[in-house]
Amino acid sequence: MDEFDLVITNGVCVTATDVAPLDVAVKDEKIVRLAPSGSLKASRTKRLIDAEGGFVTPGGVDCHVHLQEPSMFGKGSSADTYETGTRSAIAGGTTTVVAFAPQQKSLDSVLTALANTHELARDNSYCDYGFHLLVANPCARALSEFQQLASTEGVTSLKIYMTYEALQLRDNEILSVLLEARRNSILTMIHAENGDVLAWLTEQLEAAKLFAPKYHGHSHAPILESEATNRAIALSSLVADTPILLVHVSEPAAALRIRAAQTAGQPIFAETCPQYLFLTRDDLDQPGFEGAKCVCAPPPRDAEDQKAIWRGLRNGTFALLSSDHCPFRFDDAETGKKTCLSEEYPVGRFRHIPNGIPGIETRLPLAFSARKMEMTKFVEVTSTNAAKLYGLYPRKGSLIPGVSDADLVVWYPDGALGDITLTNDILHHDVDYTPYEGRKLQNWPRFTILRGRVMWDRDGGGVVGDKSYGEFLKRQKSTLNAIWDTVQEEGPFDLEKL
Ligand code: DUC
Ligand code: ZN
Repeated sequence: MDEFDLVITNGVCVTATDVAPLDVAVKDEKIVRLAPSGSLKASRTKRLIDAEGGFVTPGGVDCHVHLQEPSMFGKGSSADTYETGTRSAIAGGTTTVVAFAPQQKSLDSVLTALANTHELARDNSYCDYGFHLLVANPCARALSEFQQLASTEGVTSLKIYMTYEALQLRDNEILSVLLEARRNSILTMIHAENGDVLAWLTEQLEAAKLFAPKYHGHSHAPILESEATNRAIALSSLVADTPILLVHVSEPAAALRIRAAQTAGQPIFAETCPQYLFLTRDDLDQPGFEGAKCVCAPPPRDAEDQKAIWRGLRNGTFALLSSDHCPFRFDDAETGKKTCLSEEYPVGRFRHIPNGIPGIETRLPLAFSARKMEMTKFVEVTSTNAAKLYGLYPRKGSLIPGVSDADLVVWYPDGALGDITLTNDILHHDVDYTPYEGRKLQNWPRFTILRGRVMWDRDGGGVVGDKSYGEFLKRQKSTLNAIWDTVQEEGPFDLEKL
């Protein structure tokens, strides 16, 4: 009888706090032992992987992923299904995704939105997965369902928008969501851009006949983001410091506001994404319609802004580096970027270009290859903090024997691959481009292992796992900084204290 299902020998294990040469043993989907390097090589095991000195990290946890969503961000709908999006995730080293269950404004129930999304994902996922509720209609019925969402359904986070006609909430609606979220220990993610200012700027640009993709960047001026970020923080403080997470932060003034709130002790969390580290506004300013490939919101900013965002990642302002994978095909006039082209508008109308770019597979290789963070920081922001913030830790995001799922990435030894050129044809999404075409990378996940099963073997068949292995994850409340304990200690929202 084998002692283990899998042993990884000769690797250098990295967690959010430590780097050490250790062998890893796996049994019944869990990590069961970490032992000095080489010491488990001769164990009885069904499978032995020799990491040859490469890093072994916890599987990536990507909690900002849009899959199989209807049209909400301009014309067009998601290119990736749960199957193709999670296939891409696993090939890029991500073993857990938390995607969105969208409640549209026409629907008064969040539980129905959740049930609909379960139907799409069930038996269709190469990774483990959870859902955030995307709340577009916080009517009385929807709010009353938050309790069941968190306590029974395992959905302990939700997302709201301060922009997009199909999704935008008014400040009073935001407050109602925050209050009900607070009562149920639900973490609220906020897309902070001022939708009214965006609409006004768009009108101004169109009146001046400025329609090309690059004007998407002008219409999303940084002030939209810093103003909305400030407002979101103010609203959360009004509702007795309800924890919020500002998603996809792209510009320094917003980052500074977040840092100030954190310094003042407010439970404000923040995320950034590869597009704000690796793209700039020049990528929107390409001949013809080409810039549409990089249209996302907020848009890529300037090179100086990129530096500030890297700094924020290193200094802890941003707890997370997520993908915001929101894929639309480029050469597709039915559901993709080209839905906004017409004879009258040969370079399209930026206001109708679907907002979003693919990035679920490239997130880890890009961040790893940039070598701008310590390896421990890399693990912290791409895996551990996401698991903590979204109630999955320590099952996900770490390598704790007897506790953590055996979700692992085995990287190539330093220098073993030379330079890899990133091209769309090496990716596994259902999208016809990558915004990072032609970039040079120094590493790529060699193996991705989900609960002990090799799902991705780059040199031995590529995606080798099957699409029904991914499981739905019921999540606990957020544990990063024990924020809910603080909120609970402070007691209920008290109007007398205002
Ligand atoms: N930003 C994007 O670029 N796409 C989807 C949603 C969002 O907020
Ligand atoms: Zn968003």
